[in-house]
Amino acid sequence: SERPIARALLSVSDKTGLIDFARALSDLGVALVSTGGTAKAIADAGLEVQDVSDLTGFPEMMDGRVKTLHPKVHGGLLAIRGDAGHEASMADHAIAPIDLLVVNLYPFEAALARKAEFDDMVENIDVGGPAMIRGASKNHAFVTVVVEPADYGAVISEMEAHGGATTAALRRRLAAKAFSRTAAYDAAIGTWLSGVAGETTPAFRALGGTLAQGLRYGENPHQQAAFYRSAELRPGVATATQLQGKELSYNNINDTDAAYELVGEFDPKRTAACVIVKHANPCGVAEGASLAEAYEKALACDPVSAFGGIVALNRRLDAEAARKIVEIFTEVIIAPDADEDARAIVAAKKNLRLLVAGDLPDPRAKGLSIKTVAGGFLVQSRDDAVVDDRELTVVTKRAPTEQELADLRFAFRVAKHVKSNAIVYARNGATVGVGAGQMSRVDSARIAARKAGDAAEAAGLSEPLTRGSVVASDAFFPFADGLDAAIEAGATAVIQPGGSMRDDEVIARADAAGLAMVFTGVRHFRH
Ligand code: 93A
Repeated sequence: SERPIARALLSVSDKTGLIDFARALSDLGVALVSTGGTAKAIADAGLEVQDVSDLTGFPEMMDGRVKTLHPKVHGGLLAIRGDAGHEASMADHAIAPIDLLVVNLYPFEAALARKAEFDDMVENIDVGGPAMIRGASKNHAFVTVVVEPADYGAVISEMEAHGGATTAALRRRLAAKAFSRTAAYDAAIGTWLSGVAGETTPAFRALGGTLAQGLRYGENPHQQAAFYRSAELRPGVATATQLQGKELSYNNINDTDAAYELVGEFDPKRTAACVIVKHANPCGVAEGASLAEAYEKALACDPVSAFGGIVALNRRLDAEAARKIVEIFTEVIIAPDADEDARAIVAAKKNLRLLVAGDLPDPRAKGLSIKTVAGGFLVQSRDDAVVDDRELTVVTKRAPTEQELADLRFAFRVAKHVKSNAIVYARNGATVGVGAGQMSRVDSARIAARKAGDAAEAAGLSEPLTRGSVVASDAFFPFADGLDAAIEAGATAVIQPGGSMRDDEVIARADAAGLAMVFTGVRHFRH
């Protein structure tokens, strides 16, 4: 019941496979129309082809800038077959349907890759090609669109199997591909014109989005970088407004994101909260009656690392907190908003960047997380699990006290945002030791405890803050040794996903030491 393809328009810069394809179409009885260079190639192969200027009644002009931009072409691609009005327009203006469009665009990306001169780049911006591709794709109910030689075979196979027609499924798949192609093409042009380094273009093309800012360099000075805003418009660093301070760097943006995503775990109606991040890991997180108190508690966790850190707050920045924060060197402050007094205090530090994001991130929001690997990229849904939504299972003889339970929930929410292996000690709504990014969990437990010892010493306390603390682990303890390290540090309660082959051993060890332990059933790896 599908209509056989009667007429095709071919206009290709990359002529790979063109002749074989054109011959196969010709053998299937398809009439061929084509632009200058493509028509010549087809004619040279001894096939019959109509020149597009013959069809339009206009010569190709302005160095080829105008060749297919004509109603005889676009009407033929866009007309709804069987629609009385459209059919009448076709008859009135002698427009014949075009059933198959074969286009590949001026090689803009290749010109970019060979660092062509500006004028050369401009001439490589295809206008008529994308216009035809979009028209044909919009009308894919009737028109087959092919944008790369790799798809020539599929079209011929279907035509041979279906009496010269293609299936609706193939047309739809090809149309989807065609829109992706024109989107990527325009994105490459936009990125180039904005002056952003070309090396970031392929990644951008792969992921989509709009350019927020070209960056001076990447993670290191020899790397090129740019910052894009994705279609996912969530409150966060990409959509925040920078009120003052130096231009953000690649690392600033990455760290600010880590800080703000974590502080979003704390409901501002319940508590004020503060996160301090260094190298994408929190070095202090705390809740408090006020932002100033939360900041002081967070800072106390690891004041050495906090120097030059990123500070994220879950409520509108006030003067009291601003005064405390500007006492030490800080790279960035991010909060949902900042009141006038706070803005004035921060303004005294010219370089300090102040970002207001409008809203807090929602930890339960759906979203994508993307990571590149050699030759590809990994996509996963965002880690939107929140322990408050989960039933906690007490697995030890002793259940946690109310204070322990509050701290356990707090610590596990922090652990979700710490690079694995993550161990977080917490007490009274504040982290007291964070162990991040180690290859073994027991090392993370030891490092976190040692850091708590250092902090206590620096504060002139007689014992490490881990004494009487709780501990969270982002994944289960594969052996009891990680737990032993926590017991040694003085933790009294543990929160972890559970699910190890040796859970029994780990639970027995906790019971023997009088610890309370809860399982969350959810793991928070983050790498
Ligand atoms: O300069 S254009 O934007 N103006 C047009 O009207 C037009 N129509 C097709 N470029 C246009 N094309 C492009 O010409 C096609 O997308 C294709 O890449 C190329 C094929 O030219 P030729 O057949 O002369 O080699």
